[in-house]
Amino acid sequence: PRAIHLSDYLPYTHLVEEVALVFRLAPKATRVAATLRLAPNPARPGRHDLRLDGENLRLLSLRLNGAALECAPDDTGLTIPAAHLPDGPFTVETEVEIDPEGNTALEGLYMSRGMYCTQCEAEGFRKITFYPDRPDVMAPFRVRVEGDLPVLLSNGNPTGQGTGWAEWVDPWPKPAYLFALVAGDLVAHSAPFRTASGREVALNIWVRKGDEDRCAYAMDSLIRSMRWDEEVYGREYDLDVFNIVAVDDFNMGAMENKGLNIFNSKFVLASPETATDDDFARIEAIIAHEYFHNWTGNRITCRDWFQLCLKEGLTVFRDQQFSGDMRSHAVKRIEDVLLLRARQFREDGGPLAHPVRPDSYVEINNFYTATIYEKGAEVIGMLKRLVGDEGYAKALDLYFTRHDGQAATIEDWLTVFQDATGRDLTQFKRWYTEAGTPRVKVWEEWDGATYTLTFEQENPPTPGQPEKGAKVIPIALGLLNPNGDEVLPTTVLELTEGRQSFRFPAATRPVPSILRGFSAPVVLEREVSPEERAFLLAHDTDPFNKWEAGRALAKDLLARMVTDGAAPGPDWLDAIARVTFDETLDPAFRALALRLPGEDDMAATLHAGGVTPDPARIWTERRRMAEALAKRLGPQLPGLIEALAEPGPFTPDARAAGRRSLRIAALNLLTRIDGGRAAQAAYRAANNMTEEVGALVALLEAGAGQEELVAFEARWAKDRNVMDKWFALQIALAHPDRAVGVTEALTRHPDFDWKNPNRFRSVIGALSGNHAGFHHASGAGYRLVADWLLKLDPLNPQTAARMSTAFDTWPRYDADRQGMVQAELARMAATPGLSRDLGEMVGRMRG
Ligand code: DPP
Ligand code: ZN
Repeated sequence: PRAIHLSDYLPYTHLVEEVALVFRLAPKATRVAATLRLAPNPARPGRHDLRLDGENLRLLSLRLNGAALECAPDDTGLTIPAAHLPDGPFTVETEVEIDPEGNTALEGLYMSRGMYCTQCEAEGFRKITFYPDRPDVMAPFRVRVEGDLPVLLSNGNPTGQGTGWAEWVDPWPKPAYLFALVAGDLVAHSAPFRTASGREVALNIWVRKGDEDRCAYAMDSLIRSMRWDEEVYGREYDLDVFNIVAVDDFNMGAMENKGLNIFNSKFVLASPETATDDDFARIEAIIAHEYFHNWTGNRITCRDWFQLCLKEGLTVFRDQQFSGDMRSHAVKRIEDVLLLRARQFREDGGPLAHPVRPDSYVEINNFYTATIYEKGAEVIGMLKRLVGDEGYAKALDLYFTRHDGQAATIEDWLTVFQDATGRDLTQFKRWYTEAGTPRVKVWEEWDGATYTLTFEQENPPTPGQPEKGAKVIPIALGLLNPNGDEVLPTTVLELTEGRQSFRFPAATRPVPSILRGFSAPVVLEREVSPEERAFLLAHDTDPFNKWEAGRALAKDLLARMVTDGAAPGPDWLDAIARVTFDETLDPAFRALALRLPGEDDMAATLHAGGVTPDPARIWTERRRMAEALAKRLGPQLPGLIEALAEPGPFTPDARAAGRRSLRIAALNLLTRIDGGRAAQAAYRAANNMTEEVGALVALLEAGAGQEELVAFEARWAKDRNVMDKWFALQIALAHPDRAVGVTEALTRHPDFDWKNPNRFRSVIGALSGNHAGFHHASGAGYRLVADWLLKLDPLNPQTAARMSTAFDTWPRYDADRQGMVQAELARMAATPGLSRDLGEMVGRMRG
């Protein structure tokens, strides 16, 4: 398959002035009649063929200006030669037949348990009708849906309905990837909303009967998101209705279709009994994310898919701001950085590294990545830090006024910042065009009067980019006196050169707190003594760096445990103990401070330090570390657990969730030394899913929990979203020697519906998330995951390709493991009929 290049971009030959669609729904033979009003595009002078994209469509009829036309489609679309086309505007009418029931890829129009549903981003609309399926072609849509189901939805405002039909008009020009249609036997959880300027909006969350009582939190999140976007960004909603639909079979998390968001049901449905605090937080964030796309994505969309970060990076940044405002900025930042390091740094350091704005791809579905999303958001955070809050607000206002209704580029975005703030962003743009995580080394010097920090940045090579220039790196710095007083409050240094020094007057030698708030997505390399880390953990006024100090202490220790058998000493144990019981600190923060470094993170860190990681050894030493901590804190744990109990009914707010997270972290440690008694009791006493799962996890990690697994299954067998947890937990937490066996057994479970993406991820994804189990020396983990990817690929290439990233860390490991992964990648590559999606991923990982 051919790669597509950014440099080849040309505007589309024609403009689409209006689209009218009629759907006659039938599971195996849906008819789609499309009327496109077209005109030559002045941006492409001359006469051009009309090329429409189309895949898996049975063409029934084709008319040009009302007259039948004979024209056979090929595998990827339909061409009407220029010779047939008039000079001015014209109309093309097509009727096609499609097979929603046979659509297992879940792209285009498909069925999920009796309900019709669409997913058009990135290129699914071409599986619905012949159309210029590219984001820079924007048009108003009119849609009529006919079908034997009570609820028939599409984008925009409803303009009429009767038994078996409904009509919708979306007045806002949109690209086809934002088209949506839903039909089903659904019920709505509804609420009214009045925008700042007084528009009345009907909000509906559509679910299957029986799920209505699990919509309240999503609705509350939606209302708060709409209000927040008005207050913080001055953005109002622009239609009379806003519909959200929950669907069980979905490749992504959710989709921001104009006026009709479609959600993976696990990111909508929640009740205290079925959803954990993490689920609630994720629902809040994803509801906000998809809603925020209405302005950053829909009103202003992307010119081409290379610009995906234009909408995704910005929208992630906005949903992170929102969650911080709703909860705790400190805790949110730590969680975001944990995710960034786990996913994006991993991607950036391996064979799949690509720039935030890539310049070529084979299959765009493979670029919905942590780099586009999470690093894309980090880049915006840096931009905001560099131009200041006011500059950022001015730039965003200009962006919304200048580009409303357009399909824009990263160049447009940066020009807006340059015009609004006067700042030259030529060098900054490298963050968009160059892959890889910069490594920043720091040296310090103090001569009795002046304190000097010298930074050196290194931008490591990545696939296709052997050399790169210095980045603009905002480094937020604070300085503390040895007595713990802050002598320099947070100041942003701008590192723009390969090597650069900054001087500060200092009568005593200060302790630096560098990269506060994680002010840039870089790896900081600095030799720091355990004493200094413990000092910062105790005294830093920046909550991120306070946490980071504890994290670094733990990682240094775990690295020494793995490489030379060190034992956890009082420097770490006492420092963590102080934070754990410090009542002045937010319980959510204390829980994060108690969380040990992940195994995959440790493997990456060891590898970066020149040590070949041994997954089994990391697993063993990490357990030893947890046990040492449990013993150190042991006598005080029952008291802490008791003190954090929440009397009264469950509430999902940040305060209560934070207390539960610390309580569960304490229970988890206690379970390692009390034979499981407290966790068994907690499991029985739990009246919400957070504590039920918390106790179960504690037991599984301690090698127990078999009785509880049986009870859990008996209780929740009918609940798909809850049962996903049951499948995932026992695999993710299985002993490394048993992980493959447990997974194999669960693939034979009658409820292992592997065609459902959530269930597939809960089983196969959980195995690749079990670091020592997946990287087992036998190679059985690699084999099993590859077997299942090959099985899924012909049905659902998008999900198969995404999950193949499990293999991207192979260069870190020993020659045996490398060889075994390479053999699996070669086996996949050699499989006849491998999809373009998985084929591209495997090819990139093989290098
Ligand atoms: N639905 C995905 C998201 O919102 C892709 N746009 O990020
Ligand atoms: Zn998005």
